[in-house]
Amino acid sequence: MDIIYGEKHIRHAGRVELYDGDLVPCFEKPERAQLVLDQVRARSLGDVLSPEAHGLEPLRRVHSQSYLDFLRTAWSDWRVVHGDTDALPINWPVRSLSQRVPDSIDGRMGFYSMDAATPITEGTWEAATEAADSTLTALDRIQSGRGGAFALVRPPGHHAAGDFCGGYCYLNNAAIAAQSFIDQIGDRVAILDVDYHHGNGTQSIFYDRSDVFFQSIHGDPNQEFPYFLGFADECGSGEGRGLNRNFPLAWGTTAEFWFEAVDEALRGITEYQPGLVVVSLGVDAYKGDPISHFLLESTDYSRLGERIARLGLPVLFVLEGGYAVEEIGVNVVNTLGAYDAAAG
Ligand code: SP5
Ligand code: ZN
Repeated sequence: MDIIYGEKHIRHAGRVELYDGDLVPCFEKPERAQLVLDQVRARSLGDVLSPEAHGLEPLRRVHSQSYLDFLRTAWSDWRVVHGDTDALPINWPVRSLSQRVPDSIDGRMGFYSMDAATPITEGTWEAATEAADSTLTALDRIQSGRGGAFALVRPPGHHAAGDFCGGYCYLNNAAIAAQSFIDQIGDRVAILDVDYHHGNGTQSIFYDRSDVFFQSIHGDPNQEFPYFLGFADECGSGEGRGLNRNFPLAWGTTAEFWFEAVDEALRGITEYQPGLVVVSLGVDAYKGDPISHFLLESTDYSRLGERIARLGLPVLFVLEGGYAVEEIGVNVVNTLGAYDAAAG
């Protein structure tokens, strides 16, 4: 399959995140993409192509103009006040507080974010817009009849909602591609999110929509980030009723139970018969992931790719999480290689 990869992601390299009561080096770092690219090359997965610019309009279809303006200017506004450090929020407009957008950059950091683990740096806008462009380029390749495609991107996207960043995500690459497909083709899209964390951003963007069927398999939000979305009773609203499905699973979940959820989700997709499947491919359900608590083996990712291929539908794979251990490249390419082999 075609792999879309651009180098500007290197410009997004946050220094620290707040984790378990400490400021620790960011888990979401440039080395991740390099580990995946190394395996893509070592196993000759396909042609590695550069992203093409698609402009801001596809982003505006998913994110609010005020959020995009914030994201584009946040670091330079921050720098004026605080100097050359990464921008991080320190408080949020919860419940009884006003939902008015404050003038100060510190206030806006809280207003447009959900956590203190998602720093905005000098290169964040450049890297995040390139990731969106890579995902849209992967969609172009699929539409020109090239089979499946893989957007090898960072920063990831599935925690980013219409108007906030969080969970290391700034622009929702999977949602932007799904919306662009709908705008161009007018057919429906199924999104399968296998990242260890619930795809709260993607869910919220499409929650009341009948043209996108979102399903996520993830750590139970009673135990795991993002804590405030991803429960089993969130089924969609209005026209989207029945077209949102969550499979929250307990810490310690093994492949046996994880694949029960996968198979159930795949049956749902077959029934929905979308024109496109977008897979939010985080590989942090792997047993060796440094921040996660599921127990998948590397060979399980081959099984995943094979099952996705059996849908017989065009598939756009987008990289989400999976943290820097040697195996992240192996797990990603196991999925894609098995998909290619089984899709023929
Ligand atoms: C894209 C993606 O995978 N984002 C994940 C963001 C998770 N951020 C914070 C996770 C902190 C959870 N702490 C669990 C305690 C384990 N020791
Ligand atoms: Zn994740």
